[in-house]
Amino acid sequence: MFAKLRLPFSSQARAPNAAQARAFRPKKNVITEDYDISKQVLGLGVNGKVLACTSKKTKERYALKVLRDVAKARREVDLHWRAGSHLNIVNIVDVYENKYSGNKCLLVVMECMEGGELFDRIQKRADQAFTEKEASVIMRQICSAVSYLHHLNIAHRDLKPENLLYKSKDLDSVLKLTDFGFAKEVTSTLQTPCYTPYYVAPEVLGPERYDMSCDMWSLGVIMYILLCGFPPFYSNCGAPISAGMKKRIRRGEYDFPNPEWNDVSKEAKDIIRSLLKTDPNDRMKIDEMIAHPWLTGKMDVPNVSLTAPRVLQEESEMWTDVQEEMSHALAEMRVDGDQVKKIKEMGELKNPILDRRAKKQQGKN
Ligand code: I85
Repeated sequence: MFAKLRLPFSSQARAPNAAQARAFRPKKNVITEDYDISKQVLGLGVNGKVLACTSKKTKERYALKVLRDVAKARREVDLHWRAGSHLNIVNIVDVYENKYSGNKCLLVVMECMEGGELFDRIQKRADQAFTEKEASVIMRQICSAVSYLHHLNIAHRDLKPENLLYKSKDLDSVLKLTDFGFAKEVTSTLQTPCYTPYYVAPEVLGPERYDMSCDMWSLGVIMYILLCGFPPFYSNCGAPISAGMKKRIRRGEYDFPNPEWNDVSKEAKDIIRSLLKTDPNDRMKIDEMIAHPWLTGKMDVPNVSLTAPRVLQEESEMWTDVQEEMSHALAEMRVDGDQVKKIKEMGELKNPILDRRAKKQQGKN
């Protein structure tokens, strides 16, 4: 009866149960006791491949991610496990730790997303109108997942079209985010009181919420493509990522060309502009984004057709390049520590020592 109840944003998450609040505990029995594993490869992830499998007990289909049991894989599963209870994040059902031809493996059983990738589906919609209103519903689902992650201090860092999958082929199917292979827990060093802050080197403090701002940039690119069918930045000489393209990304050189953008609302363009800000510090935060009327439903988002399905279909040969370019741009953003945060000028700081000294000085005069 309550199955269809939709709550706004982060409240959509199930209350974390005791098991999920803790670290994941892999099952040690052999997975093939519980599941039949198919040879059908559903895709390749950052750290391992994804196969189809079927529960022996329920005969239900699941997706199985096979990872070599190394620290990076543990991190992926740990973060995904902690985040996986949200409606718009692919759920983890079981984790096994098995030996597989001599190698220790982590086997992650996930709910099976049978509806395929976001943009494949929009491309197939070329016969039906795809409206800005529908685009806003899609963005709301993605933002809901990102909001949940960012509030858990997790940056996904690989938000791209291939990682957005539909649960089923139904028109009202739910969209979910997957692949935590690059996700990172962003624990502010300011919260770890193991040193006296007077002596802390700037690189130790790290780029404060830099990783979160990468996700916001990705949201800008995804939203742009959703509304017109082509990306804001692209190479013009066939190379996966050209010098010219890098330059345009760095300078934030993109526009909203007509006729594709003719009927798109000013509000949608405003959101994209706030997301594609070149300085990560200026970029919109997830809380600001989900509060925007374009996403909350408070605004009458135009019900006019977008060109995206037609453009995606007509330019389908460019899609692998678009995906490659986005992966490459994300990889560049993930380079840790290259954004050493500038220490604030002494003048900008509220420094109680200097304040006291200034008062002492005044007292003397
Ligand atoms: N279902 N990035 C692209 C897939 N159900 N997919 C990718 N990293 C992952 C594959 C390559 C995402 O972590 C990925 C991951 C997890 C999945 C995943 C999870 C759950 C699926 C890499 C399907 C699918 C699509 C159409 C039909 C069917 C399944 O991919 C089936 F027929 F099985 F129902």
